Amino acid sequence: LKVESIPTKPYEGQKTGTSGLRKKVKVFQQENYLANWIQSLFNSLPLEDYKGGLLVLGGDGRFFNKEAAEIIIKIAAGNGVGKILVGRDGILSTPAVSAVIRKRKANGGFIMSASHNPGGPDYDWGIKFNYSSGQPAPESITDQIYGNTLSISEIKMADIPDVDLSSLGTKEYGSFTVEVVDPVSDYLELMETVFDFQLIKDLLSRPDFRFIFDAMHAVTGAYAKPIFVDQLGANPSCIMNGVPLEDFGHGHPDPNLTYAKELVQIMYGSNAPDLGAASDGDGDRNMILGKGFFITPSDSVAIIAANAQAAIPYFKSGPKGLARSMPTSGALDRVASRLQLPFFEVPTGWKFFGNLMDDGKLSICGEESFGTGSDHIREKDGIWAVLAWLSIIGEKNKGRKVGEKLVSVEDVAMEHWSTFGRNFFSRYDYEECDSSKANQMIEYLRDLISRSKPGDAYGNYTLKFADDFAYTDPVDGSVATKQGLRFVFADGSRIIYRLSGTGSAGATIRMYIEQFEPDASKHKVDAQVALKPLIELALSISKLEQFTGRQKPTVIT
Ligand code: VG1
Ligand code: CO
Repeated sequence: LKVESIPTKPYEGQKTGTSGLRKKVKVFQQENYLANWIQSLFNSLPLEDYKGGLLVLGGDGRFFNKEAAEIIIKIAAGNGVGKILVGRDGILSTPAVSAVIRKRKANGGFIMSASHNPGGPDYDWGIKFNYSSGQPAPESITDQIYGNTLSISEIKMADIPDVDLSSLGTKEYGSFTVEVVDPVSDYLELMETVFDFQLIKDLLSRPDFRFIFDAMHAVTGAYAKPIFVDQLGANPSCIMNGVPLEDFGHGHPDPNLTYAKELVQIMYGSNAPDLGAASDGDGDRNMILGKGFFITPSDSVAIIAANAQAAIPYFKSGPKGLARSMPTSGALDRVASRLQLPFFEVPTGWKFFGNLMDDGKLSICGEESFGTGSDHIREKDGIWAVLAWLSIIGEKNKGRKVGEKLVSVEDVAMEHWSTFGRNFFSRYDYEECDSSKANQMIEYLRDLISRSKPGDAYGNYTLKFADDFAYTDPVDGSVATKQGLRFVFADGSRIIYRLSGTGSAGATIRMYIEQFEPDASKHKVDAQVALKPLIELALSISKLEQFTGRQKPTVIT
């Protein structure tokens, strides 16, 4: 294998955010921009983590993935990697990469995706590295990569032709091998071990149950038909936008009430199906809807956790522990306390769950940002969440005759709330704010927090405490600071502010609002109505409009 040494110069700003390096495609198209980051990664990993080793490569099919895959393959070969497994056409969802790494005992893998950010020549691209148990690289590694991007001077690239990724099979180049694999089979095999497929099949074949899945022209398009239709017998017409496209059909592949408009219209229309679901660009997020009924992601993880043992064979001995990201509502905390399970609150982003799972402390976890998952892999998993909901609905309706009223998605939520109480939750996003103004607001709030004390009055609320969330990993002792500003009140209500770490332009302010309601007679109230006083308080505490000039959020979830 001939390896060329290519001289290069550092680029500023190659620091990874909440989930990998995300920039506009045009930024990545600059000479050696991607190559620099990939080489810096190899410069940061211990030799034994890749020399002669096995890596996985895949992505969500967005624009620039094909070019990027060839660059990554050549640099991997140039640095002495033994073999790369690539999804056909460069396709592998984020959860599938995690599953393949684990199943094939790979040293790690690359995910080419900017997740829910739009794709195409004028939009976003991204890259992320996952480690040998399938989890996103920890900050200790991503910080080193960033350090190395600032001083890089040489890229090692193997002199091999572009690899044809469109057909399955193995190609050898001296000591280096590329194997193109089916993107679905390893992942599907894993799903079959987690779920009772017969239970789901029985539900999907009922004449009185209808299901619809929106792949948003993103990566789960490649998984939906083989899993829902071919394996589980769903009607082929239940899949919307099922063909992955490089620009997601000009869409914003983010499964929420704003961006999954088409699905939302169907689910809130007359003649709505019984269960609707969607997934994002790289297949790790999910949204679950009933007939005219939205399940918040915070409730979704709590409901899955409460029903897992009964409905999902993988959890037949009960979950080991539960966890959520800090801004996610406390609905899951209530399930953990009732089931007497260990419970963890971690910073935003999936990388903090992996250690707890590896250590056997955690089974089911989630984030308010439409992320739900378990220790079957080390990423959140959109299709898994949909299968979990189908299992729960299937289990609740087992043995019901056609013509009897079925237990609906809404019934499951209402029953959950009547048992545990309801945590009303909403998130306001202010996208593409001026960065310096957003930072000024955060500084203002930090200062306010430093002067605040328990018992302070904020409108009708009494402060329990306010802080800047910090997390000490109970497994390896690593510390993450400045993970979000919290105002927690005596009645358990919370207001949280953070800046997004996944955007590619300006700053996105996220404001999270939560309030607990034990009284079942109030559980049907719309969240925006129930939370109105607290939302107004959050806007006034932060002087958000004054700092940013924004009167309205760009997205409400
Ligand atoms: C957002 C979400 C976070 C999620 C992350 C990656 O991060 O808030 O919960 O883990 O995206 O999800 P931020 O820093 O923008 O708030 V994905 O589907 O984009 O990999
Ligand atoms: Co995603």
